[in-house]
Amino acid sequence: MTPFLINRRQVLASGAAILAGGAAARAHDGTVHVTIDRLAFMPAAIEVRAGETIEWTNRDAFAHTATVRGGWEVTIPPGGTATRVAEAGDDVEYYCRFHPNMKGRITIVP
Ligand SMILES: [Cu+2]
Repeated sequence: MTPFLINRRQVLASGAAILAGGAAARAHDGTVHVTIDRLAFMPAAIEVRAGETIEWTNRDAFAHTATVRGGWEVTIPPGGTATRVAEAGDDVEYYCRFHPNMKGRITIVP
């Protein structure tokens, strides 16, 4: 059983995994990748520096959004990708406007 599979299972197990801990994903080459698959952001929690890019890849057959209440919104088309360059104020929780049970967390790190 690989660590990857354990992490994936934890993420799929519950939205509470966002808060339950575990290492948040970090950027590689300036981009943090989040996959959307079967109505879930994976990983749900990411750490990013201001100026780095967050890229969502949507494997579902319908659109999703990354929406911050009272803030920004990114729409990720079915089978497509969307990006946002993280800003210092992006220490946020986000959700999908179409499927509010889909939740993610961005932590800005120095
Ligand atoms: Cu959605």
